[in-house]
Amino acid sequence: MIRTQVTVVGAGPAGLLLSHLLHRHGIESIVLEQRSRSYVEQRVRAGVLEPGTVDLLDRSGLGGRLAREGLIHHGFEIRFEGRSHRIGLTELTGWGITIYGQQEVVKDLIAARVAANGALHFEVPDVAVDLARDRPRVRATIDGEPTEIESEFVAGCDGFHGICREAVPPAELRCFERDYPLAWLGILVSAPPSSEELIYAHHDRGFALHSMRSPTVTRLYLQCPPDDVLDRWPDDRIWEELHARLALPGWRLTEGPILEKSITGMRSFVAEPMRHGRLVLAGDAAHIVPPTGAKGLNLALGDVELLAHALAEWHRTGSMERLDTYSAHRLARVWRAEDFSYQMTTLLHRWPEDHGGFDTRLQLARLRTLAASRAASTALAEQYVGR
Ligand code: FAS
Ligand code: PHB
Repeated sequence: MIRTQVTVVGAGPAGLLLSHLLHRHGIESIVLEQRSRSYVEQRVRAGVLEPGTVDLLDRSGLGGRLAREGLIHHGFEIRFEGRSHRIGLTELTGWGITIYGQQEVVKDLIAARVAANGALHFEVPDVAVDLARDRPRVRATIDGEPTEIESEFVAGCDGFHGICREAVPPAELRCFERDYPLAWLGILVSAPPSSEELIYAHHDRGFALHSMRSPTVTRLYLQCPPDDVLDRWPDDRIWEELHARLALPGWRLTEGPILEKSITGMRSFVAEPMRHGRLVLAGDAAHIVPPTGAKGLNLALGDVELLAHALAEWHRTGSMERLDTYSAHRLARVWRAEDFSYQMTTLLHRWPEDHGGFDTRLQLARLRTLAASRAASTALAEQYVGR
């Protein structure tokens, strides 16, 4: 039997940052992760950090490597109908974004937990949450030992496919969901980026995105059917599609060895409320956005910033006030990000059933408006930087 203050399930960015912030507030926590440390540190996911997220990591003592290696971008490009329109983020909002891979954030967080001698357990295969008592219990096999953990709170940071949300009685949870008839094939390439900024491309062969991880590593995505498999995507077909969809006169996409390939489905999902008694959900365990708006990681870290403050207030004063308002506060932000991510996804992807018809005409009209209207570009830029 272990007794602690907060049991955190999941060592993704949400769980690790929560444990780190709790430690800074003098609150004890234990983190249980089903996968290995190397798997969690190598998993390729997000790449865009909002200025608010960079500020949060910096204020949390995690800004060192990010400041040295993060790439600051003052805008991004949208390509459609063989033309290009730049969204000048800094010019339009005063804020830019930072490109810094999610796995780098995770490595920085794990290093900080290890340096603080934090209780962080990987390869814990069988976490089970029991909410029946007034103090939640978690059972798991830790380092081969069947273990029971009693704590004041359980933080469900175990992602969309985790077990914590499932522990909430169905009658107490309302889920909102939207699936999309599309997916992203993502590749990591050992080649210098072909542009200094991100490129979102609307094309009648489907969406494509040029992003990066460093001056020597490019990250590229292209739209594919939701049930597609990697076997159907030999390297030359991937490059042929990327060249076609990102094409612009006078611009060339630099190829290189493909280091990683993956296909990710597209979904919008929100579970309400994000708190159920002594179980609190954060990040992808409570909400999913399609990656087109680059919001997932930023939302997850925003959740745990507020949750850490709420738990610190309870720890200091016994007041549950902030914990009582945590869900409503975050859901307001989550739904705004859901809306923006939905807008970006429906604006930039080829709709399978549309065959270049009504929806495509609407998309092109919205894209032309974006290119012609400073106000429309500013509205998009404000949501993209999260301000
Ligand atoms: P995570 O899913 O990252 O972490 C949950 C952790 O819990 C995992 O380590 C998992 O192994 C563990 N876990 C699950 N079940 C468990 C159990 N039963 N017991 C113990 N541990 C368990 N977001 C952006 O902001 N910008 C982007 O550019 C972007 N691109 C993306 C690209 C892809 C391909 C994908 C898939 C996502 C992308 N996202 C992006 C969204 C992504 O970054 C998520 O929002 C982010 O990982 C959420 O972090 P967590 O909530 O910590 O969940
Ligand atoms: C990425 O770099 O992985 C990335 C960038 C922007 C997005 C999604 C993913 O909208």
